Amino acid sequence: MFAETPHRRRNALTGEWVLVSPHRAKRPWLGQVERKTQPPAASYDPACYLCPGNERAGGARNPDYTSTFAFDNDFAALLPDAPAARRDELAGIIHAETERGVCRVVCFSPNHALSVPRLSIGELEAVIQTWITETRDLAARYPWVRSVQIFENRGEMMGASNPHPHCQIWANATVPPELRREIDMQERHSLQHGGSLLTAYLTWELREGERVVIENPCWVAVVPYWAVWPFETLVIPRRHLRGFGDLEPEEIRTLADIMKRLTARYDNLFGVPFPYTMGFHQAPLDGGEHASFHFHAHYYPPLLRSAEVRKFMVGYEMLAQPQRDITPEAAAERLRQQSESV
Ligand code: H2U
Ligand code: ZN
Repeated sequence: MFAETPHRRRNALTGEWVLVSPHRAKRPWLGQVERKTQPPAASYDPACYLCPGNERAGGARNPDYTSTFAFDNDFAALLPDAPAARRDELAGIIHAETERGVCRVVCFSPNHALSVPRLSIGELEAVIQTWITETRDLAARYPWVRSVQIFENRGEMMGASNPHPHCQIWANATVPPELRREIDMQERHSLQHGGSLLTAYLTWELREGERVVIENPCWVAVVPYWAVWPFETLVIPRRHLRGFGDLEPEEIRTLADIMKRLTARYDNLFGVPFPYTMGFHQAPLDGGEHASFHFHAHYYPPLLRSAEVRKFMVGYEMLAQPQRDITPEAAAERLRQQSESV
């Protein structure tokens, strides 16, 4: 029934709905675009503001770093010293509050030409270790920090300003709405049913099997039942971790493994460096226990049918709700067919 009939699926983490129209995806797959050969990028670009030794906007100079390198964003969207103020007028119709925060940039490697699928497991472990340290240090240095949002924009299509492998970290004084929705949904589930929402969901996905893309001893990547983006994935730890602070060495190594293998499959899907926004959701660092919160990563890639054909979130989706044709099950199957070599 659900394989052929238009239906909607509810996102268990946010409560939002997605319309699925499987009958429209019945036409045969036209894909198999030939692999675009990429000009080999140089490992050092004198014009890159992230390469070792180069000058950044504002005059700071990068050190000759050899592993990862983190620095305060020179164009930070949030500032740690924003004075407290609020505006509340017209019976709450007009409402604003100042927001304190810190923005960081993390270079994954000194090598300008690399990207996640081409970094070694050891190099990716260093990246994850930097995320752990950054999370801990931001919370320690700024006691008002409640949310540490780590995200990577890959590719021009997703707004990345530079191909040098890097991510951003925004740490806020308030918990952002997307994270808030996930906290509330997970808390509600734990109160009503006991246990962790994502543990229950993961057990179900492993039994069903059809949306699982890859797994290893500590992590599983699935195209979530409620995926909005065509090849969206959710990377879930088997153990109930709340954030970067809970990762054991084996979980760091295997997170590196699943990130590398998943992004290699993405790159092989249309034969191009696959654009995406990815990021981690971890429990707020507000001193609360957050026992129901289950750490995870989201990958949101925009491509639909080829390197050029992307999904647009327009029309009905802007005004009503997101919609998809290719089912999450079919997307997972296509990702399972890909090679992991890059
Ligand atoms: P994105 O590629 O995801 O935009 O991340 C790059 C960040 O680097 C971006 O937020 C910052 C931009 O503000 N940046 C610096 O901090 N210094 C620079 O010299 C240029 C860009
Ligand atoms: Zn560079």
